[in-house]
Amino acid sequence: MTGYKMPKGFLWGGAVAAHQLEGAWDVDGKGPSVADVMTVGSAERPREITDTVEAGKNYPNHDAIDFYHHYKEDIKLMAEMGFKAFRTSIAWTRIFPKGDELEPNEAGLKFYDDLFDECHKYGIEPVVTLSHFELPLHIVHEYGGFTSRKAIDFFVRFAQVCFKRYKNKIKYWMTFNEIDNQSSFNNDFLMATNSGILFKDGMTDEDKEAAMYQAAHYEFVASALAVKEGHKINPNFQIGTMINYSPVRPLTPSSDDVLLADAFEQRRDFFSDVQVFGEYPKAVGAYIRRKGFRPDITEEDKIVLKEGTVDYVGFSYYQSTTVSSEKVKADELSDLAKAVAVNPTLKRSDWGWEIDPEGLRISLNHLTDRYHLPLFIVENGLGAYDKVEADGSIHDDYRIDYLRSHIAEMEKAVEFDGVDLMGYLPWGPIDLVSAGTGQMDKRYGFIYVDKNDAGEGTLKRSKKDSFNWYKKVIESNGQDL
Ligand code: P53
Repeated sequence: MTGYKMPKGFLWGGAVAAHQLEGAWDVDGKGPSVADVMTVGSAERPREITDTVEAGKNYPNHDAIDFYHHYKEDIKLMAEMGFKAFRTSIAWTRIFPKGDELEPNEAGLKFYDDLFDECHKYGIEPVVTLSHFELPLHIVHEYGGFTSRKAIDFFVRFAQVCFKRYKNKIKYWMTFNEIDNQSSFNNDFLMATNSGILFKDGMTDEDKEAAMYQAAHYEFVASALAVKEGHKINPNFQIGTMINYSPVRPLTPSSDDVLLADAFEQRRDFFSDVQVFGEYPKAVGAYIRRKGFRPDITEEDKIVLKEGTVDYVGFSYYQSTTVSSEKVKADELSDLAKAVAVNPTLKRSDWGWEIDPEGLRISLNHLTDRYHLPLFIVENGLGAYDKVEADGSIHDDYRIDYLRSHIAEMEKAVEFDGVDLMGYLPWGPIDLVSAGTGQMDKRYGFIYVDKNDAGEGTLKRSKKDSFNWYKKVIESNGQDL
């Protein structure tokens, strides 16, 4: 298939997060993060979040694919595919093991120095997420995560240390990964990963939603302060928001469905709206007041939000969302899950994620129209089971099909719609631990890692068919699909 060439300097590459691949969870002074108390789950069974690390339970992030000790070999393979950029996160607990210390852990800082140097050796630009589902467990237990205003200081200190240390090695940053996931405020997993909130028994949906708006606000302030400080440390830094974007489709053309789709979209866009515009959007402001939530928002906070707006919009795209007003109308919308309907025109992955390549083009247009900022696709991909043949080969044509169709739509958005796009970083170029389920067998990689859900395997890396396909795509700057 022939595609369109992307602009010069387009950042082709891939994206990962520290806790999902590094392993070495207690090595060189690293403290436990919230990801370290999450057990393995499956497509049907959610991950359990335990209080402490309990004997006899499988915590897949503890060892993951041991990137901590294999990164040279892994970066070399990514360089062989022609990567221009590699997105990873800095595990907060390597730098501040408990999160509230005043002095950072030098061994943790050194690891990322070495990793970033290794990337630059091959001309790969590292792209960094500061907080990717890895809050220090101590902050979760002692402070209630981001329900505490104190978490702002802890995050900003962490951000400043990273900005100063890596100011000549990193240009592209993101503050909080998929900050909008918590719009699903009654999802225990998403609240723990986004904001370090563990709900107590007996809390109502209203309590949870109020907690979410408070935590989100403190994150907005923390992010804005980080943007301000970052620009002082290096004016060339590009610091973005990072959202899990999913364009919303009304199930039918009825006004009820369309109004519901708008309300749903407003509730989700809220997070990037605040980070891009530096103020609360009208619709969500009105909603918070009407519900009687009273988040602590000071006049000083409002100034900070205005001063610390982001430079670009980074987003993940996996699927679109279709809504139906059958169970809930726009004016009653609170639990977003109640609005979600199955789109009968789309196929689904083995984990039930709808596959909608055109949705990516729709996303690029929507975000461009709304924000007038450069966009950066920092995640996209298909989680799938792979089969290793007797000779060791892996024929992942389903993954190639998925990526090809999404890249084709992305290229149309640049070619026909004039979208200003910085790059394309598909998720998990090397197999890693799934965030949602903790599985290894939900695979995204071009590079296979021999390890299964039970944690067994040699950790040996090998190339799937998609490896050479993606290499060709990059070599041709997107023309040869
Ligand atoms: P996994 C939920 C919904 C959409 C994206 O997800 C999500 C999540 C959290 O599971 O996460 C992002 O591994 C996230 C990555 C994650 C990736 O999507 O559940 O930024 O950490 O691995 C894929 O298949």
